[in-house]
Amino acid sequence: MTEAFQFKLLSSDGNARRGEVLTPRGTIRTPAFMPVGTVGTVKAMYLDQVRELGADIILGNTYHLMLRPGAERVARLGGLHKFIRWDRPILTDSGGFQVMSLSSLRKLNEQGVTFKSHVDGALYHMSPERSIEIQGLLGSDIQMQLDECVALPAEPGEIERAMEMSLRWAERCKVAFGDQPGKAMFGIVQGGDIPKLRERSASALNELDLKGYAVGGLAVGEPQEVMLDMLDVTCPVLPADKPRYLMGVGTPDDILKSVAHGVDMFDCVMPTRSGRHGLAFTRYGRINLRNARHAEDARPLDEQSSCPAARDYSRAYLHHLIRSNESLGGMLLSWNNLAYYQELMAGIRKAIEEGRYSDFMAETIEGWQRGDL
Ligand code: PRF
Repeated sequence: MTEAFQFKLLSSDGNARRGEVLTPRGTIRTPAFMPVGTVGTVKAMYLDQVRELGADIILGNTYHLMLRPGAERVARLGGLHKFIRWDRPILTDSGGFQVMSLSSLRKLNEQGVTFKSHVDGALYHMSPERSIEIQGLLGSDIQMQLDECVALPAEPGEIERAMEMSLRWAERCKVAFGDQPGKAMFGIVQGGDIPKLRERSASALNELDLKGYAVGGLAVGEPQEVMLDMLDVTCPVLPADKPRYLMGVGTPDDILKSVAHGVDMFDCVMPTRSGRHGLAFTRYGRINLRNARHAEDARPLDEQSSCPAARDYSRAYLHHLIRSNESLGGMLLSWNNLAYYQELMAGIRKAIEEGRYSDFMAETIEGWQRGDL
């Protein structure tokens, strides 16, 4: 196994890329979907199941873990991998995005961000350096720079200010991270929906020669078309020999199309969160199990799936569990959804290898539209 952090581009089909991120904790096959384990658990899933479905890496959140149980405590207990019993790669988000969406009384300036914990109301300060320190205490394999993500629509001046500050924070994070051979610190492209700002952000980050690059500030209120346009101006500026990660995206349709625009890595709470709310993702599209039309439907979600949750349980039973607010309902649907997402990624990787990505994309979308009734 490799001691270094390395990206290998194996093949490409149009702008879609098939690759591998090599790390001392294991290889990440790309395009990759990273299940979200915000507080040290992929909600309603055993990590053994998550691995069995084909996940090579999971995501954790600096913001949540620093508040509870605390980064220093996790470090004393041997690090996040040991704490949660996952020995493969972990990527941690830096915290800024979560502070802005979850905490109250937040104040952001050049120094960093001050905020009140949503857990106990205590006051915290997080600088770019402290974010990297926390991610190091957690033992994360891929650490993210602290950035500021602006929700869209926003004023151009505001988008530019946040993007320029994020660039200065990227430099500070790079210094704080230093040289850690088996690990990586990714920069985050910002710039909202303004092509010139996206180009400026991507080329300035490129000059920092980081081990990977994320595209942030998208899927924050803009139409999908705008997101894809921003990928088209950003990806060509990023180096071809480094992984590209589109943060917090998305639906299966977003993922399918973003891969065609050059993205290698994704994360999203959608499969687990919407599973807990009764929504199933399948080859036939989305199925809302809360709906009364499933009350006596004896069919499974997908008889051809290799996932027991999709194959062995009737829709009527899943409907009953969800309507009764039973934990097993959320567990089975999270399992089904993560299985679907990982099957989709496996299909994407195979199609790129075989040079038939646009056909795969068209067939997959047609399957969702055809439905199963
Ligand atoms: N920055 C960070 N995390 C994020 C985002 C971002 O812009 C997004 C936007 N889709 C999701 N998660 N640090």
